[in-house]
Amino acid sequence: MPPGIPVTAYVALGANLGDAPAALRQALHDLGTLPHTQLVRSSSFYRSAPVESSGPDYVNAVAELHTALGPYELLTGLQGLEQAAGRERPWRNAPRTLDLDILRYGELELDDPVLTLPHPRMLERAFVLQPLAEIAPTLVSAEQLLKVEKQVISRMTGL
Ligand code: PH2
Ligand code: MG
Ligand code: MG
Repeated sequence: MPPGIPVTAYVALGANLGDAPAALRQALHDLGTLPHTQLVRSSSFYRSAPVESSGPDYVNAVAELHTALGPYELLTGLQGLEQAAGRERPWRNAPRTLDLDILRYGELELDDPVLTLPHPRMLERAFVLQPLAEIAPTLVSAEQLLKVEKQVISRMTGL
């Protein structure tokens, strides 16, 4: 498909296997190499215990992209980056080397078996809302942040 009109999209990054900060740094670089896509900004890295998952602590971040890819093309691009990072899917919410989830694609609302937008669980998770609020404060309300305030997450420094 030819590229469309550029849209601002937000992508959540997460990893809890291997060198997670290195995987996120690599992924941030790689996002900007997707066709018709620029990395605009990215949040700090945040550490948290697995939520409905297992294994080591997760490292999470959020990136803002400008992309002329369509939403399904962007999803395919993200899955390619997960594969390149050695992602395996032995069971739901298994520990992972890299997870890239589309949080928002412009104002688009979608609900089908392949893609649901905005991301259906983003409002429940401090590890998504806090980094998103850091780079896009108008997209997250104080009320939404309050609802996840009991979830322990720490901004990583000295990386
Ligand atoms: N991702 C999940 C399930 N649980 N927990 C944390 N802390 N961070 C994640 O990115 C995460 C999770 C499914 O994608
Ligand atoms: Mg996820
Ligand atoms: Mg995912």
